[in-house]
Amino acid sequence: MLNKIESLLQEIKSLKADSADAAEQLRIKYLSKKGRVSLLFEEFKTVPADQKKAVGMALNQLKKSTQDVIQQLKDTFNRDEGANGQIDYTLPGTSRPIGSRHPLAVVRNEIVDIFARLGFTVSEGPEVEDDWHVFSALNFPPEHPARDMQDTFFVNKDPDVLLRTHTSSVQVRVMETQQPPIRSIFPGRVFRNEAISARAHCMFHQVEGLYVDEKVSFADLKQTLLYFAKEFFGEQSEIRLRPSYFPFTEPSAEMDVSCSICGGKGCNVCKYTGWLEILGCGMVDPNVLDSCGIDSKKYSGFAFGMGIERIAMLKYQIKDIRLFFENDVRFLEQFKSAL
Ligand code: 2U9
Repeated sequence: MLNKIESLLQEIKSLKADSADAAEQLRIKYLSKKGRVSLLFEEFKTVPADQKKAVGMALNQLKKSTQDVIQQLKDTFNRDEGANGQIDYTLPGTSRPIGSRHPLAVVRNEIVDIFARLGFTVSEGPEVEDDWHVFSALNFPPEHPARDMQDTFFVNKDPDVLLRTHTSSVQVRVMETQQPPIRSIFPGRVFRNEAISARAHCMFHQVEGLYVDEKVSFADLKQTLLYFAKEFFGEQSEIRLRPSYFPFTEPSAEMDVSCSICGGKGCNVCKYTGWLEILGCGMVDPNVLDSCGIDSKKYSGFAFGMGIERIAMLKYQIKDIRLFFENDVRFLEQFKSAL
């Protein structure tokens, strides 16, 4: 019986058909109720009990192979055969859907590209961090609320192992291992223990930047960020800086860009102010430079940070941050981009 199955299998594997009709005839010959494969299934009843397992498996395999071979023959004709039996090259090809880049990747790439034109390199680092690189080296006081479990995800307490709340930890790592001039940007995913809503999520993405060298000034910071705003939001963009506070920069500022939707006249995107808040920035605090092994008497630096989701929501007028993480194809396929 096994020999019969094997020789029928060889016969079937070498089957050819020159039309869809011929392929259908082959199906009838082998797979119909009185077909040759089906007849072997009839014969299965007479197989001795101790051989039933092996023969049964071989028979099932034979049936599956026969179905595959005949389907393949049929497919060839269904696809290619025109009315006169020739291959019809005018038929549309089989369309293969291609994916599109995630909108956050599109925006990140655009930001990276703009700073790359100013000579910034890209640096990345770990998402699971320690207290030193996320808080202590960045001048966070011991009782700062960000160190609390309410605000930060801890993997372990004492020694502290935690998910980074900003990519500033990568700046610390770069400064610990390199001497100025340092001119780099730091894109990456960060985590904060926040209730999820349309405006906030417990993970999001940042791009931060750092420039450390001799005589780096606040004027360098302003001009660099003005260039970025004009490249990203359009040549007509203006910026304004408002004083702010961060533990790691002094002085610190928040930067607004003139609303690119209404041109600064006032609309519901900019809440009728004409301005959109897009990033925080400042001169790196000398304590932070010293903590990272850089002589703050010789060198100065500026730094900035922005949330990619926020920038993408402004650019594309997306009203709910959760859309970025749901991976609904109807949302994702709206963002086709070269970058
Ligand atoms: C080092 C020194 C200074 C990075 C900076 C900001 C200001 C800032 C926020 C924007 C929106 C975080 O994503 S957000 O919530 N960031 O406002 N970030 S200055 O300053 C640094 C970083 C590293 C060593």
